[in-house]
Amino acid sequence: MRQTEMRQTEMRQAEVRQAEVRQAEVRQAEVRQAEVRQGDMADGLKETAATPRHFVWHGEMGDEMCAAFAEDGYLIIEDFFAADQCDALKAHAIGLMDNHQADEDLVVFSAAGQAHAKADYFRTSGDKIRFFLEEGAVDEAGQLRVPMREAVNKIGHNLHDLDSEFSAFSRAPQMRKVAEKLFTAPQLLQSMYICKNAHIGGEVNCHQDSTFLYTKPESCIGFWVAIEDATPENGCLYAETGGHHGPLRALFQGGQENGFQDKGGELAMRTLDTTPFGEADAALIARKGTLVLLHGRVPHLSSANMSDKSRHAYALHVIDGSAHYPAENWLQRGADHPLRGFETEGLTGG
Ligand SMILES: O=C(O)CCC(=O)C(=O)O
Repeated sequence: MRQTEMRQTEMRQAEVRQAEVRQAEVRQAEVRQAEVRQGDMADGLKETAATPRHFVWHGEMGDEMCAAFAEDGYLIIEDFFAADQCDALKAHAIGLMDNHQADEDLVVFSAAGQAHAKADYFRTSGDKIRFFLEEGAVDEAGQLRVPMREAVNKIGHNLHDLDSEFSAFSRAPQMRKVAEKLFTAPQLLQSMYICKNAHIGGEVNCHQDSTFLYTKPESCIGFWVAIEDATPENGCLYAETGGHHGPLRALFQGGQENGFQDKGGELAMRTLDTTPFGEADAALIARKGTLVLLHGRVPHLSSANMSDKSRHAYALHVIDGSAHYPAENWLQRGADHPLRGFETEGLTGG
C-alpha cells in the first residue's frame, strides 16, 4: 500500500516537472518568435550595439523581467495589451482630435505664434487635456495646413484622470500589477497620447524623464505603450542601455519660490552635470500592444517619422507618493486635481 502511494507521489512529481519543462519551452519559443518579429520589423535600423531583450506578458512581472529592467534601464514586454484594446484607444484619441474645437492652440502654434504663449500653454497643462500641434502644422494666418488628426503632435498631460477611456487604459489590471512591483505608493502623474504621424511627426531629443518629473528621491518611471507598431522606419524609441546608472544631467523647473505657476514664472533647463549622454544603442522596436518601461534616468529619444505609417503611442509617467514632489517642477496640478493611484474603485471618469 505504502509502495503504491510512493509511486503515485513520484508520478505526480514527474508530471509537475514535465509541465514546468514544457512551460519553459513554450516561453523560450515565444521569445525566439519575438526576436524573429523584431528582425522582421528592423528595416531601416541603424548599426546598434545592443540587442534589447524582449519578454512576453504572462500575467506577472517575473524576476527575470525585474532583473533586466534593473540592468538595462528599460524593459520591453510584448502582448501587454490586446491589439483590439490599442485600436479602441486609437479610435477614441482620433475622435478627441476630430472633435477638438481649436482656438487657443491655433494661435499658439501658428508660424507667427509667440514663444511665451507656447510656453504658457505648456506650463499650465499639467491638470488639463491640451492639444500640442506639430511644428509647421499651422500657417501664419492660424489656419491648419492638414486635418487636425494629422496636425497633433501629442495630447497631454492629464488624460489619465480626466478622460474615462484613458483612465481605464492607464489603470488596467496589468498596469497596476507592474506598478506594484516597482513602487511603494504609485501615483499617476503625467499622460501623453503621442501621434508621430506619417511624414509630419517630429523628433524627440535625447532626454531623461527625471529631468521633467523630478522627485526626491528620484522615482519616475515611464510606461510607454505601442498603440501601433513602432519600428526604426516610423520613429521607434532608442535608449542608452544601462544609461540610468549615469548622473541626472538637468532639471526643467520654474522659479525657486513656491507657487511659481500662479506668478507666471519662467521655466528653464538647469544643468546639473555636463557628462554627455552615451550612444542610444538600443532600438526599442515594439509591436502594437507592447509595454516599454523607461527608468527615469535612462537617456532615450525618437527620430522624426518620414515614413508613410503613423506611430501612435501612449505614455504614462508614474512617481512614488512617498517621495517629495518639488513645487518648482514644471508640472503642477491644482488643489482640485490631487494625484491618484491605480485604484479604480470610486472613479467616475469622464
Ligand atoms: O514617444 C516618443 O517618441 C517619446 C516618448 C518619451 O520620450 C517619453 O515618453 O518619455
